[in-house]
Amino acid sequence: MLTLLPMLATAQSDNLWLNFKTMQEPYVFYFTSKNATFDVIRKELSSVTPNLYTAKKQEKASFLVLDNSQNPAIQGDGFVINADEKNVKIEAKTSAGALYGVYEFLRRRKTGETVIKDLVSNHVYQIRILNHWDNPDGSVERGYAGKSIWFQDGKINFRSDIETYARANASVGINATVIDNVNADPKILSSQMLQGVKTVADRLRPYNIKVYLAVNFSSPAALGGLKTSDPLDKDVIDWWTKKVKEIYTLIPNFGGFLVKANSEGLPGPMDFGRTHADGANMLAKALKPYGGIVMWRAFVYNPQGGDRAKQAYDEFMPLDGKFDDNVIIQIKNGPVDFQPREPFSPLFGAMKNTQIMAELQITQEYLGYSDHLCYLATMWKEFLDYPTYHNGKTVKETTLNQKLTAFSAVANTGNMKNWCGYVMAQSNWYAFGRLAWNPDLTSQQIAKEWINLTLTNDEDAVKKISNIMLRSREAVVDYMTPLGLHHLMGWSDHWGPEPWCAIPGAREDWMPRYYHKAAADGLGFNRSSTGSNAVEQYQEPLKSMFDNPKLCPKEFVLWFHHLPWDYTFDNGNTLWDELVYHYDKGVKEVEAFQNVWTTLKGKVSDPVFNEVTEKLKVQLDEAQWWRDGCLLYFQTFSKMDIPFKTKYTFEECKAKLRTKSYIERQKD
Ligand code: GCW
Repeated sequence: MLTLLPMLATAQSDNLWLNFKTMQEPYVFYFTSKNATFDVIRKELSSVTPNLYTAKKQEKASFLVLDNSQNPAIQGDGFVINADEKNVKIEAKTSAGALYGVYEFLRRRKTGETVIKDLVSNHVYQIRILNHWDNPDGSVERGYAGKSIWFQDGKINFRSDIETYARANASVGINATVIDNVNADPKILSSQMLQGVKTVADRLRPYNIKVYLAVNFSSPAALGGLKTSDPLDKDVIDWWTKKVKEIYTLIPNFGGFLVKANSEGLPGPMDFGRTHADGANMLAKALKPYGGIVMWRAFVYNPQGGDRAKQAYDEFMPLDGKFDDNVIIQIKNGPVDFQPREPFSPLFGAMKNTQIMAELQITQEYLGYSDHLCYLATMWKEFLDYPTYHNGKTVKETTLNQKLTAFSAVANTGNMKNWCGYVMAQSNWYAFGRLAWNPDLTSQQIAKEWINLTLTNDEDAVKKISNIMLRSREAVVDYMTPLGLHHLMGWSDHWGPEPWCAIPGAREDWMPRYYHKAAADGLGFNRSSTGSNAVEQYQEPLKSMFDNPKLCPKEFVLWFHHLPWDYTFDNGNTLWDELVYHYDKGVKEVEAFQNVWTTLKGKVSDPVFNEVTEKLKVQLDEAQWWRDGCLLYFQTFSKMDIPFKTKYTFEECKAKLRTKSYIERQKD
């Protein structure tokens, strides 16, 4: 018995946030429909009810799940719940809505809420989609939870417990998934592979999850053997038209394509003298008859000189208004690349006649992998709620007033038992789904829900854990890239600090020095009107605010300005003082998290307690390494004092990075 307990507890977090509570009430159930989605509903309810008694007539039942509601408050796959100990009514207009309502009910029951009155819940974004960067060979680009959950050895071979994935997504309303990497292998569209993709789509359909594919723009040539992949070529258009027909014959509810084109060496329409709009619209026309869409990425990153942060705007703004109505431009939250903190991409709000959507990153490529506790809802809320000053809209609002609306994020799943490589990383998948359903939820509320569902209901423990989560992202920013610094991480595998990195022959704008510009005269990238003038891409008054170091929010000051080491802030601190303060504050935060965590023994399961304890040790060590590596390197230019003893010497910091890559460590 004793040995069994920890195993049971482990299984709990392997089950993600799906640990619902048994209901003792003698409910009699009534379901309006019989279909695959209602089979899921029955299964979920059976697992929390000793006996699932059903009635033939609605009047005889006390627990109703309806998908034929006339309630005018319900939109799309939304739902209304009314419940007490005696009667439960979950009503929706679609089976998917009924499923979402059941999950909401189970979630609330888990936290002890038995009386629910007229709870109306409608989704804000229509498409709530995960982007998996999984490759057919089974590897996962920027994945820190093991191998692919979809592919193995060039073929589809999904996790045997893929139902848990489907349930987890449906429970937060995620209704779409791109199963392959945006660095797309043309063979994803081979007939053999599509047969496999069909099996995935069939498994996910009952959960209202549509499958999409990331496609390689040169598939007609690379896979189809055509001479070209020029989007205006008749044979190319024909090839795509036939391919799309083949897909829809297999997968009638196929969602569409996600495309990374003319970025980081991938092919695209510009290889043939065409534009992003030519490329996107050609694919959109092939998909249109079936209701499919194209998500075309704005993450363009090509060597062209100049300021990389300006490129997406420069390339896409001239195309505003030129995209078909089943195209949506997928824009990363920041103008560079999923850094711990970036200002929002200036395309939000500026593209007024084009449908746009945000792309976030759940996988912690630049935020400590699945080793650092870093709750991302706070970062995403900061982004969504930022005022763009375009027609008075926040970033979120700029993505809503259009025919198609969508919200996406790069997944953090893998084939490790616990899906995400760290129980705390599961919270970010959960948070993404909840925000896609309702971006007005607070980070705090989402954290509380997730803790209740996954870790504990103990009030004091919930408070403490939630407090750690809410502070965690700022801590990571502080010990990695405070004050607007960015891209200081290790070469290629993006692990650890390497602001000194210089790889002979490598592209200049892949090198940290390009971004931080540390020199005897100071630190930071001058993107003001006296520099690259990236500030110009923002709407007034942001433009003037970002342009002036005195007005620029301190958290972005080195993003927009190159400042002398003795530059003085309003609080009397020099730039150097502030840097030292923030780097050290980040480390102190992790120490504080550790101190709080030790008080939680017995309040969460032992395996969770031990896992977080171990990971926090790694996080503290890496935070110290980041702090020391960055400060000791910057000190070679500033020649100013570090007012405490570092844990590592500069030489040790460099050596630590080169000892072993993260991927190698994972194999141990
Ligand atoms: O963040 C960078 C990553 C690449 C990724 C690329 C992208 C899929 O380092 O691994 O490629 O962005 O978003 O396309």
